[in-house]
Amino acid sequence: MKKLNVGLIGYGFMGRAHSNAYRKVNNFFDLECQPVLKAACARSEDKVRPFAAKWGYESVETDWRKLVQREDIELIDICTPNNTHAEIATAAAKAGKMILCEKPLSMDGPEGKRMVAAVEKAGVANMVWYNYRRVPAVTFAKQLIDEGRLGRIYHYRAKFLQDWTINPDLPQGGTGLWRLDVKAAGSGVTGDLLAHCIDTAIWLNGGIDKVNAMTETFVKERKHNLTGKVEKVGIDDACAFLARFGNGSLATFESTRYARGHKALYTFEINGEHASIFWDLHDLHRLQYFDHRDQGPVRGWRSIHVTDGEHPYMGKWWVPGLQIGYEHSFVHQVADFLQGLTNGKPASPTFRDALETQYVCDAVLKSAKSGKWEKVAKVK
Ligand code: SOE
Repeated sequence: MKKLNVGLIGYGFMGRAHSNAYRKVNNFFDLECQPVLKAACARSEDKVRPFAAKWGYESVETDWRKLVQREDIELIDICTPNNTHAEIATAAAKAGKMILCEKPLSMDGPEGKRMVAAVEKAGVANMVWYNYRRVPAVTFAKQLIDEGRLGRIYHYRAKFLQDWTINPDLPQGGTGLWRLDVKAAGSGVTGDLLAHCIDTAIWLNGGIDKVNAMTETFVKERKHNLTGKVEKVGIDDACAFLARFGNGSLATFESTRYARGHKALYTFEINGEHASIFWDLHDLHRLQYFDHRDQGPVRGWRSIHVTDGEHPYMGKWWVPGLQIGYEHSFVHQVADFLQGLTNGKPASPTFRDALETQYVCDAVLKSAKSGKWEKVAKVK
């Protein structure tokens, strides 16, 4: 079994999700390669030591530059705030390391383009953690669409609703709250949540040509954790946009952190000529499917429990009927990445694939400012 030495940067929510995936992947998937948790890295030694001990990392670093230069590290996993992705990824590529980068790829399209150039020039394997593609029900949706079961696609409808920033006393910035700080995050719900919806949408339904968006920042000022001062809020708290896909279908996308009662309600519905599908993250192991070709009297929405051995990834887990959850989407992504190293077919989304999402986000934010339809730049 070939060993692959991982150096992970960041110890937050994603640091845990990725570490868990590296630890589990070889227990469930038959692969020729095994990740080794070589080093965890974060600025604060007090934070990174207990993290490393808990997840079984062999060593710690407090300077990512040192980690990137270490000869025993083969893969750098970036789980830090968005404004650090480009610098770390570029240095890691120059040092010849493989790179797995947390989503979104970058602060904006031009930065993402430079990151793509860096990894491609270095010829290093790369991937962005858009994990929802690998929820089995979502992968199954992709299979149904690719088999042509839906026929021509007319509509795509996606939402990602949360409510955790409604309290105006919630500060912005620093550990855990950098997503509210535009300097660290680049944008609000557009880059954090809609990026997921856009990635899935492009994967399922092809490229997006143009968008017309509106955004709102409901709480205009918040105390900044790093400066202690009340500062202007620069992120979008909510964003809704219309889109036209290259295949002619019409779409609506909506995301907010102000939908009281919703914690992570990511849903999408696709309506085709023959059939429709609907998926909901709160019920992630089910795919709702309606096929007009069913016999009239029994025609109706089927709620498919995506837990059968024939369903994507499910043969690797328990027995039919027993569910898996959120964390498994990360295990699947690592499995596919490792498989891609072995068979020479890079797992998606690569940095180049993820740049397309970045360009849609740029067009959305541009349109929210201009009030006009904006074209989405093409990845060349
Ligand atoms: C934000 O709350 C967040 O954690 C995102 O950053 C993740 O990407 C999303 O999957 C869940 O919500």
